Amino acid sequence: ERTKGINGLDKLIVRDRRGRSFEVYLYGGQVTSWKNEKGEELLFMSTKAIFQPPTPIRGGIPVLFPQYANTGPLPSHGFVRQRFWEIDANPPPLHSHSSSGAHVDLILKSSEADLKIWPHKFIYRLRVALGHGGDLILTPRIRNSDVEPFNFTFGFHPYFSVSDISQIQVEGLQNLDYLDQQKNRTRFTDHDKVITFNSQLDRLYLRTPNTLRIVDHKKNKTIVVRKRGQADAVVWNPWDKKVSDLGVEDYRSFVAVEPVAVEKPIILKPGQEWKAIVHVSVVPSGCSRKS
Ligand code: TA6
Repeated sequence: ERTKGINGLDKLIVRDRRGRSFEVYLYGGQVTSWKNEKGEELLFMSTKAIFQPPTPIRGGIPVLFPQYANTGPLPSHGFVRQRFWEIDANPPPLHSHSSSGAHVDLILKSSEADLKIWPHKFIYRLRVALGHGGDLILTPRIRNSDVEPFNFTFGFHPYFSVSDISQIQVEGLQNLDYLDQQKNRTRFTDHDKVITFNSQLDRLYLRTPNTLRIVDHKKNKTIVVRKRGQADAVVWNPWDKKVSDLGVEDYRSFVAVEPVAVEKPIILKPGQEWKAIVHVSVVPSGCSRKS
């Protein structure tokens, strides 16, 4: 269903037969809502989010491309989160059973203005789908439609809704090296078994396992994030650090666990396409290991 969202921006609402749903704004190609069959919101949206281009929308799942954060000369996190995407009426087949449920296909092609700040023609296709059990599945496909090779860094920046930031833990990153983004990306090794939060944390973990877990003790549920094609992962909560468009107490209600490819940029030859996947499910805490 195509409708008008906040400030008249185009929004797509996708529902499956069991009443699960997600919403995507064409501005940013950004998922802004994902609900289970009970109608519970699983993503976080800032209470101060500004739905006014060219401001990026603070919440949901921003798309980061062709640069993660300020790791290069482009604006922070690249520019596609500030572009108007279109519905891809005729996407090439995906050959993925899991993302063939209720879904929408988006497309963004580099514009003349984009080529002035990043001189590489690309076609970015993004499928957002509801999988088995109401899982949310993102399948990005990026094609080099230029005549020279190019490389990029990349990611998604999901704001996951949590009951209380001080009552959750992130699992799956033990003994890994990370770059501390609060300390000029100095490299450390994480010896803690799990990550807990009691102050600002902003870490880029390198070459992580494909499955990460956010355990929410208060809600007794676990958000399982599975990723492919993105070797690294960022864990971020700003705590009381001032962040634009974020309400003062908002940090309590989300954690960002971000599948990214940063340490090793992706290299694409002319005509070549690169594909990744992010698959998120929410399960009762005791069950998370079986899935
Ligand atoms: O991925 C984490 C991060 O880069 C943080 O350093 C923090 O600044 C956050 O993303 C938000 O970035 P933004 O450009 O949306 O304000």
